[in-house]
Order: sequence, then structure tokens, then C-alpha cells
Amino acid sequence: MSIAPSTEPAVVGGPSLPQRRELVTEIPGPRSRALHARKSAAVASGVGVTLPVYVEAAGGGVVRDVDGNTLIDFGSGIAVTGVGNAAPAVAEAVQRQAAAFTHTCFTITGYAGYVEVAEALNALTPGDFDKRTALFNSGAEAVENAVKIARHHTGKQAVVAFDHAYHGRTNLTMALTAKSMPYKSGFGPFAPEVYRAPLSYPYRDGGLSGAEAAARAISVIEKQVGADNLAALIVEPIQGEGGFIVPAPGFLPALLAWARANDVVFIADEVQTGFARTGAMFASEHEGIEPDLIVTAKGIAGGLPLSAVTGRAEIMDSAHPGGLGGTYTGNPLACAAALATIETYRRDDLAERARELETLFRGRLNALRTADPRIGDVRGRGAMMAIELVDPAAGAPDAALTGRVAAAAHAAGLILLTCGTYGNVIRFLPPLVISDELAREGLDVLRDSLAAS
Ligand code: PLZ
Repeated sequence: MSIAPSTEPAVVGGPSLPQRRELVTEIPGPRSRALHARKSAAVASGVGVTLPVYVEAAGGGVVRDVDGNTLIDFGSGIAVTGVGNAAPAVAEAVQRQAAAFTHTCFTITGYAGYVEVAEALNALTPGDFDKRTALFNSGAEAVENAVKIARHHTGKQAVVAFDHAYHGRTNLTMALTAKSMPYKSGFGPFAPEVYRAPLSYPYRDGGLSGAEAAARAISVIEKQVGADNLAALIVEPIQGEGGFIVPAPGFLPALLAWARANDVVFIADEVQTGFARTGAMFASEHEGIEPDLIVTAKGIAGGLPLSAVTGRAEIMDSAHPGGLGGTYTGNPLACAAALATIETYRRDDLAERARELETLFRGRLNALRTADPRIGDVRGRGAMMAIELVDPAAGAPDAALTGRVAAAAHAAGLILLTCGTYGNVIRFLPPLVISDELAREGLDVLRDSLAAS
């Protein structure tokens, strides 16, 4: 096995890759299968793989594998590459930064990129009040820090998360995450002082209004936790891993009003919904809410690992100097990528593009639903749409069908992700730069995969 640096010419991805689906082998092909065998021998089994094709280049709306197959990307690496994979502006910014310096540790000696990302997030997030930002590496790490900050600020300990929530895989964020398998099972004990409240889930809660669902949640919180003990509420404005659940209108504003009135920090986890994905820069904007703290990651930096907590200055500044940090937090390469990424969302108005994609997806998915009663619900916002698959007679979740549809789509060259507490939701998270033509072709593959399943 060679460990010398490769002398092969760099493979170039980005939007110049031919934007068409093309299969030249079965999926996965022989080279991917060989790599997968090496993966199984070298990588811990707990690190699962949804679709074992190994990637050589990606960009625009496609991913090309080591066998020369080109797949349509409806996943964006789980809502990360909104600006496209290897977006030229991002790749250039990272190359320039890598040639200057790759690391100093911001908490030892600073650099402008970190400060500029903080300024950009303070300006971009909802709320016209004085804000501060702290940068981290992953979504889970930022969620943990938001909770630390809320506890320090309020002097209280309890945290409420919601049914179907997903907030990460670290110890505290496993406690916040609702679903046991695969995220938590066997990995306890979990962090204490985490409580769970019911969500608004319009398709499955018997048509509760947003206000009614909020009243139900608040009653549980008041009786089981008590506002006097509660540091923070954390909620995804649209739940991601839990099933792309859009709460009924009014649910989030009512929770926020209650939090304000009770000295409880309202944390919006916009890790999956952030950065133009839902047709607004942040999903909180659809409900007109201004969270106290907003957690971001994923779409922030075009694929480089970066996350942030942004929020009210008086809350963010409550932690003592040295209380927040980490060796790599706000890494200069990731900050350079974030500045280029954020500028791309703005320059290319990718929120508008997400709204166009919503129209395209919603139209096609609703038509499929009319023809196929196994599609129980079509929901989402912007380029974050989903279908929930059910047994038409009983309305029961159909996870087996969902798995068959995803497998058929994969075999036909479409990267398709599932999600949901009941494993019966297919979610659509294309790069915002995907062409209409590719999006339509991907939806044709979905239609055929459904028909064959
Ligand atoms: N909060 C809302 O969606 C990450 C998980 C993938 P990290 N979701 C993808 C997996 O199976 O591990 C996520 C999220 C929301 C927090 C996180 C956590 O972000 O960057 O994966 O830590």
C-alpha cells in the first residue's frame, strides 16, 4: 500500500461536469465494489453507507463514480452542497487560503475570515438586534454549544426537545435526538435534564392547529419540567431526519412567545433547513420568528466542515472568555469556503431558485400522489420536499416500500435519501444549482421506481 502523495493530475468536478445521467456499469460497478470490500475491512461497521458507489467527481446536479457512472444527485450530501459540489468560487477560495495558511487556532491567534463569517451570519439571520456568533465544526457541536450558552445565560439546566427531533450523535445531542435506532441504541447513558414535548405533525396529529399543538406542548413542558427549571427549547423549524415535518402555521410563534415570557432561550436548529434550502435564507423566516439563538452548519460552507451559533448579544456574551472554543473551530479553510458560499447564495439568488424547485417538485409529486394512494402526504418547502409512503388501506407507515423505491432509484442512477421516525419518508434535497432538466429526469426515475415497487 502506497502512502506517497498522488502524482496523478487532479480530477476536476464542479458545474463543468456533463450534466446528464449516464450508467456504464451496474450500480455499484466493479471499482466501487472493490473499494467497498476494502471499506468493510478497514472502516468500522458502525459507519454505514447508503449507496456504495465511490465518488470521483461531483458538481451541478450530478455525482460521477469511479466506474464512470454519472448519477443524479437528490441528496446534496444531506443538504450540504446547496451551491453545488466543488463550486468554482468555493474551490478557488479554499485553494487561495490553503496557500496562505491552513491553521492557527483562532483562540490563539485570530484571522479576518472568522470575523467576516461572524459578521455575515449576524447580518443574515432573522432579527434586527445586536448579535454575536461563535463558530464550530459540526452541527452537533454547535447544538451542544447553544445549550451550554443557554444554560450559562439563564442559570437553569433543563432542555426541551421535540418528538421526531434530530440534533446529532454526540452524547448531549443523542439525548436531544428522538429516534433510538440507529442513532442511540446501545450508546447510553444519555445526558440528563433533557425532556421531550409533542410536536405539530399535521399529517398524523388529527388536524391540530398550530396554536392547539403549541398549547399541548406547553402544557407538557409546564407540568413535566416547569419553566423555572428550563434553560432552552430547541426545535427544527422543519424537522429533517424525523421526516421533513412542517409544523402547522402558528406552532413556532406560539412556542417562541411562551419562551420569551418565561425566560427560556428559544433555539432554532437550522442545520438542515438553513441557507436558502427552504426558499428563504432561513426557515424561521416562513413563520416570521426571530429565534434567540440559531444553529447552522451543512449549507454554510459548500461542503467544508463548519457550524455556528448566532444569536442575541446578551445571551451569546454571557459565557466567560475561554468558555467556548476548540482547536479547529472556525478553521480558516472552512471560513474562506463559507464566505464564498454565502456570497454565492446572494449573488445567484438561490433562495428564489429553491422556490422554483419547490414548484417543480410539488407539481410532479402531487400528480404522482393522485395516481398512487401509497403516497400519503406530499410536504416540505423550497428544495426540501418529501413524500410519506403508507399502506393505503390503514394509513400505516410503509418502510419496506420506501426501502424498495430507494433501492430501485439507486440502481437507476438517482441518489435518493429516506428519513422519518417510521422510515417511510423519501426526501428530496437537490443542489439548488441543479437544472430543471435533471430535476425532471430524477423525478421520472422516482416515478418508475415507485411503479416497479
Ligand atoms: N441538527 C437538524 O439535520 C445532521 C445526520 C446524518 P452534524 N443531519 C444529518 C447522520 O446520519 O449522521 C443534523 C441535522 C440537524 C443537527 C445535525 C447534526 O449535524 O454536522 O451531522 O453533526
